[in-house]
Amino acid sequence: MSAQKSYNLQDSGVLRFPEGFVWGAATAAYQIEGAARDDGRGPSIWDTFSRTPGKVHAGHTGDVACDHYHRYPEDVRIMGDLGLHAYRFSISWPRIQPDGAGPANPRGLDFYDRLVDELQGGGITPIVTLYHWDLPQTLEDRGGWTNRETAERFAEYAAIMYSRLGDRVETWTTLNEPWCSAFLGYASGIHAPGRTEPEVSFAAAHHLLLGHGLAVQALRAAGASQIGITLNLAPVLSDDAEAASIVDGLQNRIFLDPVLRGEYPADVVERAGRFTDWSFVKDGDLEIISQPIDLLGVNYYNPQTVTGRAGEPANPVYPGSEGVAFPGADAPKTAMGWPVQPFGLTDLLVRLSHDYPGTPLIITENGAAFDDVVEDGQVHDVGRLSYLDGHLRAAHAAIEAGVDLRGYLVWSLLDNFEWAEGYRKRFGVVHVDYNTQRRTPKDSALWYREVVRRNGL
Ligand code: NCW
Repeated sequence: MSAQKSYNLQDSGVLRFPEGFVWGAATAAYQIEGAARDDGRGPSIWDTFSRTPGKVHAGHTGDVACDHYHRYPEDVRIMGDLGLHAYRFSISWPRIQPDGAGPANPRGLDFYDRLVDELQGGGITPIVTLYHWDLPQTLEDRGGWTNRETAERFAEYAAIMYSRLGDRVETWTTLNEPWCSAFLGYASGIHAPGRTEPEVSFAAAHHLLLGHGLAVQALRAAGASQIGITLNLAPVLSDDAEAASIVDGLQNRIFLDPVLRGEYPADVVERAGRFTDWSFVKDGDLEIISQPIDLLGVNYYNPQTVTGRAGEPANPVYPGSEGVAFPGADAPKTAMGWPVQPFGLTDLLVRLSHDYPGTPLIITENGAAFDDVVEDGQVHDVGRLSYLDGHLRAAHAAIEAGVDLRGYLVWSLLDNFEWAEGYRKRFGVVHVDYNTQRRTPKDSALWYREVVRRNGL
C-alpha cells in the first residue's frame, strides 16, 4: 500500500481500548470472491436472484465481484499493511457442497485452506462465518430455510468445515444476520430467494435458528472453543412504547431470546399468530437453539425510528407490524439512506449486556456506504471516516459503562457487491475499481491503521 497520507492522531491517550482488543475488517463470500463457476462451485440463491430481471440494480451479479478468489494474496497483504489483527470472511457453502449435501468438493476446501494459510502467514487471525446468505440453490429448490432439513444440512456442512480448518481457525460464527435471510428473503423478497410469503418467514427464521443450534452442537463436538452467531440489531427509537416494543420484538428479541434465553418472546409469538401456528417448533428445538455460545456478534448500522399510527399496513420486512409507521430519523444519512446515529451503538451494547448478561460481545460489522471518488490515486472519504470515528467513540463509551466488548470489525475491507444495490454502493475502506480490479486504500483505511496501531483514538 502506498503511503498517500498519514494521519497523526493526537496521542492524548483519552480513548484507549482495552488491552487485547481485536481490530479487524469483514467481508462475505458472494460479495467479493467472484469465480462463480470455478473449481466446481455450484449455484447459490444469489446467482439465481441476481439473474432475475429487476431484482438487483442494473442486473449486477457476483460473477466477478472483487475477484478475491484469485487476488486473495494481494488482499491479505493490504490487511497486513493496515495492521489488522483479524479478518472475518464467510465461506461459500456451494463451493464446498455444490448441491448443498454430500461429500465436500476438495477444490472448494482448498481455496479456504490457502486463504487461512495466507492469513496466518501474515499474522492475521481468521474469523469464519459459515453462512452469509449464499444458500446452495438445490436446497432452495427443496424449500430453502422454510424446510427443516436445511438446518440439518447446515450442521453437516459446519462439521465439514471444522474438520478442514479447525486446526487453524479458533473463532466460528454460524449465521450472519438471520433476520435478513428470513424477512428480506422470504417476506419482503428484497433479497434472495425473493419470496414474498410472510406466512412462511417465521418458519424460515426458526429453521435458521435451529441450523445455528445444530451447528453449535456439531462444532462443539468436534472441538471448537469460540463459537458465536452474528445478528443485525437495531435499537428502536420512539415516542410510542408499544410501537417500539413491536419492532424491537420483530427485529431483535426474535433472535436474541431463543439463542440466549431458550424461548421465543411471548409478544412476538402472538403477533406472528396471524401468519402461523408455530407448529414448526418441535420439542427440544429451543434447547438446541440455546446451546451456550462464547461470543455474540453484533452488526450495528443505525437505530430504527418508529411511531404508532392507526391503520398503517405492516412494513413488508416486519410481518405483523400493522399500526407502526417508519418516519425515518432527523439525522444525516449515508448513501444507503441509513441515518448516522452513533449513540445507538452505545445504547445497544449497554442494553445487550444488561438484558443478556454473560456473553462477551464483538462488533462483527459497522461501517457506511458513501459515493466515493478517486482523485489522483486518493479517496477522501470524510463521511466514512467521521462515521467510523463516531461509532468507535460510541463503542468506547459502552466499554466505559462496563460492557464486555472484545473487538471491532469494520464493514467492509473492500468495496463489493452490495446485494440488491449491486456495485453502486461502496462500503469499503479500500476502494475497488471494477474495471481494473485496482485496490486503493481510502483515507478512512489510513486513519483506521493509526487507530489500530494506537489501540485508540
Ligand atoms: S444489506 C445489509 N448489510 C450490508 C451488507 O453488505 C452486509 O453483507 C450485511 O451483513 C452491510 O451490512 C449488512 N444489512 C441489512 C440491510 C437491511 C436493509 C433493510 C431494508 C428495509 C427496507
